[in-house]
Amino acid sequence: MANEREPEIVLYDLACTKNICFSPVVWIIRLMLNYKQVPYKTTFLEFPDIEPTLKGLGLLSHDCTSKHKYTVPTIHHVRTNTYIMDSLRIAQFIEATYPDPPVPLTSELGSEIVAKARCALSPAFRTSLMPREINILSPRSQEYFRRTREASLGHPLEDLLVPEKEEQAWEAVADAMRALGELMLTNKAEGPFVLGASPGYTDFFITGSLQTAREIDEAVFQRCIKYPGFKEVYEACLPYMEKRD
Ligand SMILES: N[C@@H](CCC(=O)N[C@@H](CS)C(=O)NCC(=O)O)C(=O)O
Repeated sequence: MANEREPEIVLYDLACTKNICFSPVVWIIRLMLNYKQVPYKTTFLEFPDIEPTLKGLGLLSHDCTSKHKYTVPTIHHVRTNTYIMDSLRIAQFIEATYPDPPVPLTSELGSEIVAKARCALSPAFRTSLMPREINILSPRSQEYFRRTREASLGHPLEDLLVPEKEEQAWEAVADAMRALGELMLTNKAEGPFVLGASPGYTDFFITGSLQTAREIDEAVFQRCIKYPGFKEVYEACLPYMEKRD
């Protein structure tokens, strides 16, 4: 079994009170590692500990255009003593280091889906998930999350939770969600994944986002999977979601 072997990677993940992964970008990496059966162990970090811990490991901060200077996922590849921060760079490293089975990182269809998902899902997720994420954080992380997110929103998190506003946010993205789901079904004759028979980066991107929704609020997850396409991809990825801590 993969996870009985000596860990080859330490995956730095975001802590929550459920002690499981709930970050969409960390899930992308976790799905890749689980699919490729790479043995790894997780170190969960509370929000306020991300920067001091990663700085202490010698990592350089993201450039000043990034929202946060230090982020998870970050990995330590033990054998080569390599530290990498940022999900895309980590995905490229994993693909280069563990090419079998392959996880296609780019495709025309995949790029279109990821770009459209960012547009369609982001506003609705921000409205529904950001104010509820605090419910699964420790008191220290809650304080950090509220302070940083309210500074960027310019208002209290709870202002997003007005029911009519939430409904409007989902209605506004309904057509885009439907179109996105249809795109995901493009290759359904060949298999349940975006590119057909086997998973790629896009499937893990979509599944990671859906799993985040599910961990924060099951109702938000249910809102998404009622659109055709989402449930198919998510269920096809379930075998690679077993290791979540
Ligand atoms: N572009 C980065 C984004 C990563 C990111 O924003 N991660 C969040 C957790 S989901 C984080 O570490 N935030 C640090 C903070 O809020 O200080 C990636 O894809 O790795």
